[in-house]
Amino acid sequence: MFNFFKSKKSRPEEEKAVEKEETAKDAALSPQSKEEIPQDAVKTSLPAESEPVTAKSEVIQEETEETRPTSFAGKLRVGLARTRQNLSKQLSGLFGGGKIDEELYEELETILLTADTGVNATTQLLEDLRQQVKKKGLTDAADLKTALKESLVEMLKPLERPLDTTANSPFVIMITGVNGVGKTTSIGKLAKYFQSQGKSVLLAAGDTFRAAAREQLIAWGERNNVTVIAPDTGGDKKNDPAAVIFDAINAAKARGIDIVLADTAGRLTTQMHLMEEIKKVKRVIGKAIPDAPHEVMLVLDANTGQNAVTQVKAFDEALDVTGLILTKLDGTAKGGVVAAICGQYPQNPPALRFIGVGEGLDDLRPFNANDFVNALFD
Ligand SMILES: Nc1nc2c(ncn2[C@@H]2O[C@H](COP(=O)(O)OP(=O)(O)O)[C@@H](O)[C@H]2O)c(=O)[nH]1
Ligand SMILES: [Mg+2]
Repeated sequence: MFNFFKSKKSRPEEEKAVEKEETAKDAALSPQSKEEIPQDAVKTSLPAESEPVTAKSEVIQEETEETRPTSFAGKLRVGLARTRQNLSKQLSGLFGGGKIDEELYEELETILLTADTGVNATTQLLEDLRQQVKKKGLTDAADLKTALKESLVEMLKPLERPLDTTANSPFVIMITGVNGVGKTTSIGKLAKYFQSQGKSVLLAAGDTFRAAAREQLIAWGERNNVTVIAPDTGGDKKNDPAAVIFDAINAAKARGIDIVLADTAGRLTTQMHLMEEIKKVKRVIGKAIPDAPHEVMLVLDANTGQNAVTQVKAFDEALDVTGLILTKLDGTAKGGVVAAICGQYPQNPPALRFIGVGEGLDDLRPFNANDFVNALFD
């Protein structure tokens, strides 16, 4: 459950347990009494430097520093290694040379479909490829790799619409999606990302369904010196997620915070009452700031393949999704789901704001079609 903190796994368990307990106590904040509580009580402040570093963790850090690339382009390549290996194994036979014929197109179609590209996107890509072959007068299959890369970049380019948070302050981002896709983890990564741009961030622990979700966010906030609004009911009663987020937005307004990241509980699109609940969360956010949320961000797990496309449709119908995060691209050998999303919305694909290629804090970055396609091929 706390895989979120994998980078810290070398720390002794007892230490983590104590810290968790303290964090839960310190950062707890009831919605009613928020204004009277001094900022320090809410603002968790444990600078990273003050963390005890054991000899063991030093060794692990050395190992990871040696083996892990530091640039995101490098990480993207490592993250997409499984997809790339899978593709190159299949494509090398195909693009090795020889005639461009129907048989080749058919084989390519199969490869794309098995990489989760989906029927629509596959059809679109093959059409584009045929046109390129005709236009450029290509005859050798060896030239097809470059042509396929071009077709892919052209297809994925419309997804590349980075999130601009400058128009509103606070800029409210509501995070949604099914269970386990990486919502809370992505919030941690996003907070880090925005902080690195000099923006102040506040987190709203709107997943009131699981107590662990609240703790996960609080503990993360403590480590990274980020304010977390996470009311404690003090009993079995669950907080209303809409109320928690509403309070968080008001706290952000009062403190002049730039960005609010609101976590929500995971839900299946078939759970009608939970879909109604998330609609309510969105409406209530609009009561705190009339045009908020400024971004409804749907988090998708790349491993779920075509199911991800179904999730986009259902969440969009309920919430008017404005942006996507695609996580765990490092965990799948089928990166085609990115194209599948385009195939579903050929006219107006949703904005793919960020992609996640690992569990580290820096493993989430804005989507770039060129970089992505380059990392997919050898
Ligand atoms: N490999 C990998 N794991 C991820 C990524 N993003 C999230 N995870 C893991 O997915 C699991 C579920 O994440 P969590 O944020 O709790 O999901 P939530 O239920 O949607 O909030 C955790 O173990 C995360 O470490 C990613 O980009 N790559
Ligand atoms: Mg969560």
